[in-house]
Amino acid sequence: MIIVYKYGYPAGTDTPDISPFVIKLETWLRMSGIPYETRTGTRREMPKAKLPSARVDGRLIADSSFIIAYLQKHDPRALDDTHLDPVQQAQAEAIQCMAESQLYFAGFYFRWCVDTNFVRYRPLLLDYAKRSVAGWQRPLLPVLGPLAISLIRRQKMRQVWAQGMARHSADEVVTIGRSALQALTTLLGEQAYLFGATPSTVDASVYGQLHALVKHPFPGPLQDFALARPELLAYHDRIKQRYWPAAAPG
Ligand SMILES: N[C@@H](CCC(=O)N[C@@H](CS)C(=O)NCC(=O)O)C(=O)O
Repeated sequence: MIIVYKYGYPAGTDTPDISPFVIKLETWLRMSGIPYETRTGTRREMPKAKLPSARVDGRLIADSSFIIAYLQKHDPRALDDTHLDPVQQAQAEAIQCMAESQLYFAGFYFRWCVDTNFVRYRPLLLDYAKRSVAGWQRPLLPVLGPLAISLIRRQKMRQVWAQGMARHSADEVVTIGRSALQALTTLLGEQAYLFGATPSTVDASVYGQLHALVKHPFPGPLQDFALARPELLAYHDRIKQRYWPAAAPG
């Protein structure tokens, strides 16, 4: 059985994880019809200190795309995108890069760098800390948890500065995120999925980013822009209804 290590999300909410990449991986597994179990992951125990990671065939693999690539090679049930021709496969790669770099870091900026949003993020991070911290550290959580989260925030702000997104003004970040969302809307057109009637891996990737943008509690002009695009919302809801039916969070 495949084990996906993830952050999770407070119980009773309509989203499976705080990380768009975890949502991507789980959605792709559901698209493939590959059963899996989930565990709350501890980042420092993971090969790249990031989530998701997954245990497959006894190996711990890091990174949603490498996990997917491994399964595409070794599991006959995997959604392998062979229904896409070589040009479509190249286009899918370009769309995924746009979603996972431009759109992800625009969302990252709003979640970590905007004070009014970070106030909403803090309880979600504390919830993850409660589920992931064990042993002697657990009783210290009420005191050390908030302190650790402030330190992590500073690290994240340095990270997004080094990446480049945080060097832009908030308005410029919105412009970058909107361009990506507009491109996705145009590429989607009237289709059910990005390449027609059948989902491909890139739909799982875009769903992860889009879901985080429209469902996570970080209001702002980028979320407003996505919420005002009926085609994009219908696409989101189509994937949600098909792969995350009402009984499952997400
Ligand atoms: N390329 C990776 C990205 C995963 C990723 O960036 N995960 C973030 C959460 S959205 C993470 O765990 N960050 C922890 C850190 O940077 O310390 C993938 O596709 O899995």
